[in-house]
Amino acid sequence: MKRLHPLILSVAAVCVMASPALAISGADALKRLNHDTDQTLELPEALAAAAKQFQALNKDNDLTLEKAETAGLVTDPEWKEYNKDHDGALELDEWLNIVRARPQAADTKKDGKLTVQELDSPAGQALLSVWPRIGKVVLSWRYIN
Ligand SMILES: [Ca+2]
Ligand SMILES: [Ca+2]
Ligand SMILES: [Ca+2]
Ligand SMILES: [Ca+2]
Repeated sequence: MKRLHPLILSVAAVCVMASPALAISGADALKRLNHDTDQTLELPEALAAAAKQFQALNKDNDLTLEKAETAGLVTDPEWKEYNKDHDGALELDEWLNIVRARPQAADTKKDGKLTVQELDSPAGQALLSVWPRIGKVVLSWRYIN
């Protein structure tokens, strides 16, 4: 039976590699992030989730996200563009500006709402990639007043 092990391992490796970009499906994202009765994600819902995510990512409990804390979530061009004070960290407003820009790119109909289809598009997936641990974290997120 030992012979099976390399095969199982290689199948597992292929599975991991075969799901690179998809952060989360649009339908799942709506289930978890949509807090009102419509079937679309609006900016306040995205920002509320992002503000909570800021706290979850900020492991050292200071007031900023350092590069290590945003690894894989924020691209280098985004760091350059949105880190307005050119320090080594993202303040909350800088972080939210990144999240604010992504829905605009994904909102192809420019109606201020993101549908399942828009969330499944490449730009939608870029927005959702902010929340790689969405299943564990977002379920308990609430609106911030
Ligand atoms: Ca909504
Ligand atoms: Ca920090
Ligand atoms: Ca900064
Ligand atoms: Ca739209």
